[in-house]
Amino acid sequence: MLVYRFRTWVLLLLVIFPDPSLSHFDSAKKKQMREKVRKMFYHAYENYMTHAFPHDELKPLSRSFTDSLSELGNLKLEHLPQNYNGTALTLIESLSSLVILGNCTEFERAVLWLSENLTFDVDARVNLFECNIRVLGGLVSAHILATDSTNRLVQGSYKNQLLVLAEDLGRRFLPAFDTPTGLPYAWINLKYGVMKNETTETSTSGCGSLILEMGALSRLTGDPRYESAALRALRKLWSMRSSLNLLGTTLDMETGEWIEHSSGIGAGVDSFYEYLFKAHILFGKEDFWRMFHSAYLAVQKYFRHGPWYHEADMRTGKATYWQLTSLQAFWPGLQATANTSHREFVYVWKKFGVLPERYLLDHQMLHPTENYYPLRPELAESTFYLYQATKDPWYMEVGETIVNSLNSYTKVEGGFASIRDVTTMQTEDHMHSFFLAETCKYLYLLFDDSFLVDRNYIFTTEGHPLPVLSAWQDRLPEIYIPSNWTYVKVIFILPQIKCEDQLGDLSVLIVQDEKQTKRSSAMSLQVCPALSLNAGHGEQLVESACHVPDARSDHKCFGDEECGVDSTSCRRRSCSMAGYCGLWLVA
Ligand code: DMJ
Repeated sequence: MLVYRFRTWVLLLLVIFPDPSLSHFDSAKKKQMREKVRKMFYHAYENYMTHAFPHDELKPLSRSFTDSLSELGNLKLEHLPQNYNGTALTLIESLSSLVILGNCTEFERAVLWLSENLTFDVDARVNLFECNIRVLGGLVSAHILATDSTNRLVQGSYKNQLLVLAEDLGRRFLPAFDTPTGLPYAWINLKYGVMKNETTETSTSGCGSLILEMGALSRLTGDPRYESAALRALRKLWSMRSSLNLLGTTLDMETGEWIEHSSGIGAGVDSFYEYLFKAHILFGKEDFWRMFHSAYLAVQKYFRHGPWYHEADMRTGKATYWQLTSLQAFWPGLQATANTSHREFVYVWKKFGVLPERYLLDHQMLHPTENYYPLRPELAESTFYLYQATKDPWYMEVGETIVNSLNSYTKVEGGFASIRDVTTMQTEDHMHSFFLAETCKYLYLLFDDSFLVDRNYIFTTEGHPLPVLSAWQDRLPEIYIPSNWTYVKVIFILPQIKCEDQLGDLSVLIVQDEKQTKRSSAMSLQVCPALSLNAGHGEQLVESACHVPDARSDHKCFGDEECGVDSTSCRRRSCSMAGYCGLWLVA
């Protein structure tokens, strides 16, 4: 179905967009731009490594550092704990970019350093959402890249250390989800868990954009707890939508009540929509698509006004604020179909030189109300996606504008500095880690997408690539298979039967050779193991060895953990949005 939709989009786009051959963007120009972006990346990276590493982020004006993973998400990073000395956040965020730039030597050096030195046993209160997208996502993605034979690591000494670190971090996240609603706390102390009197206020993105990273962690480790926790939170959040299929921006995770009923597609909500769509692509679950589809239609119906998206009250659908945020610039990339919205953002970028964080649209006049620009990637991201979808060289020209502005206004000797005020271009002493994880990455990929040739990736909201439909989702490395997992003990089946075959012919001969017995996951093998039972009367019964019944006889459920394993396909059943266990996974 997705292929069909994609084809329709492509056809539409061919009609809408002009002839690519009319541009000045020939291959020499593309190469020149790629090299310009490469220089930007290394200017930022090397300054971080010299002046800030192993702390979290670079302060490019004072050439010092900030340990900002702690308290990241609070606008003013003023209560940084004394005993926390950083977790090399910017290095973790740079890992996948290094691979995309083809620098496997530096990638390997970084992986080895992190393997030997990184610890999450630190007294730091972190924002779950931020830590998930930046650190967990960075590690999981880098682990996949490190085990991909095409990125051959020179010393060949990678032994899943990044996955071990990711799993350690994932375990530290779990107490945040141990709540009456299943909605997670927004903040957690990495060493001590949820702090006493912790705030119960959180955001829609905070609860609804954890599934890619935590799902990937579960698939890689074979430990379902991470995916279950993220999915339970997402389901609960979705159940809180209004009859118009709209959600608010902030909520109380303990009571499950909305705090801020007004919402849009920007700050506090953005990645929720993004993750519904991307989770569908990554995990193939139709549920995600259905949720995304209803949510998307509601956004188009209640928030959209021409090319702009304002905010509206989730209960009435009535417009609330005509304010626009720079974070919204990711939306055209998510749509990758309509370029009108993208053109408006480009217009704003050109008007100010960069995108102001928030601005009001009043009688078609733009008034910035929050004047800073922290080197955000969203416009570059959308530009990259739209170029990929259309191959219209106009997007490369936009990319060139972005690169030139970044070099003119934000480049300083010690790296790239955020802009404090877009009306004066006064700089700010902070280089966010997403500048290396996303801004530079998307600009580089715009001019050189060789990393993507013959590969199929989804980029997380922080720009970390996760492969789609690849073996890693099914293959659970033996060392990571938890002992209570459902195994097929007998896998030497002659002939190896498909589940459907077994249904048709129960008398299939099954030979078990104890010496050759090997542990493996039934789900990954997609075979239907069976046990021969002696039913007496000389009768031989064949029963599935993998069958695990659902927790309730009426098959109702609140989470996947209450669903068993299907007896005929040996596939784990999952809990649908309607709350029933079944084989909802679409192959
Ligand atoms: C990034 O951390 C992610 O893109 C997130 O989804 C939104 N904000 C920043 C970049 O602006």
